[in-house]
Amino acid sequence: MKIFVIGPAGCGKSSFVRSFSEYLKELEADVKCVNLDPASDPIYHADADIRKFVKTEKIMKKFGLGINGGLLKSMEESIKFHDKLSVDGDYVLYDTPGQMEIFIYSKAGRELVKLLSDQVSLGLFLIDSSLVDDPESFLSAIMQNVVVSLRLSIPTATVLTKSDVKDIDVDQIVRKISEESSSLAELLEKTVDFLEYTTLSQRVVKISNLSKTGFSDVYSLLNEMFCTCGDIS
Ligand SMILES: Nc1nc2c(ncn2[C@@H]2O[C@H](COP(=O)(O)OP(=O)(O)O)[C@@H](O)[C@H]2O)c(=O)[nH]1
Ligand SMILES: [Mg+2]
Repeated sequence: MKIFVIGPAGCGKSSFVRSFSEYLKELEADVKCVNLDPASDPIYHADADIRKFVKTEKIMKKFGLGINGGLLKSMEESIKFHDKLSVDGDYVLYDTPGQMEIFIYSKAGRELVKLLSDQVSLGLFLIDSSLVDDPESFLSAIMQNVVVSLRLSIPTATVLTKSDVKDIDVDQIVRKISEESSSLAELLEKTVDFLEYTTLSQRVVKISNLSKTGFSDVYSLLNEMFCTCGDIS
């Protein structure tokens, strides 16, 4: 199973790859970690590392680009090395850069995911709990997850990180949405219908990389998604 760990900068993707791979190893699962962030060295043992082939700081210098252009160019360059980044394992965790435009807009991000995918590829869309504790932000995050799923053509689930800092009450947020009386109330309400049709059926899980909680929920969710989408013959 290939698992793409996606989400905005600082939401805890690299920490998740480190902590969740340790959790899976404790279960004696065959787990591999791959760093796909050309701008950051991995904080875990990487079985493959994009930075051995492409480094954003070097690309920026070579092509005279800033950080965003440099990262996009790095992803384009990374495609040439896709065979070096493709590893086998029961659980292959791909750590990715936080610049969401790579996956939402650029051709390179989409192409790289396609080249690294196999029959069963899933996405985990991570978002910092403290940033989504109001109805509008929570719904926006869920919708972004749907956009990532559509653009990459893989099923994705939402994972709320840093629950040690902020413990989100998802049911309460959904209730608040229906009580909303602003001019956006109708949009929010319609979005809830959409939400029920999409992500909530796959649950939203809460984790903490720091206190190492919620990993069994992620594990169950991945296996559920695998059974729903995977060709397990
Ligand atoms: N409190 C708390 N901090 C976390 C958690 N996960 C990550 N962090 C911190 O958030 C910051 C960004 O984490 P990182 O894994 O580098 O995020 P990335 O940019 O998405 O890869 C670091 O300082 C981490 O120590 C968590 O579950 N709880
Ligand atoms: Mg990172």
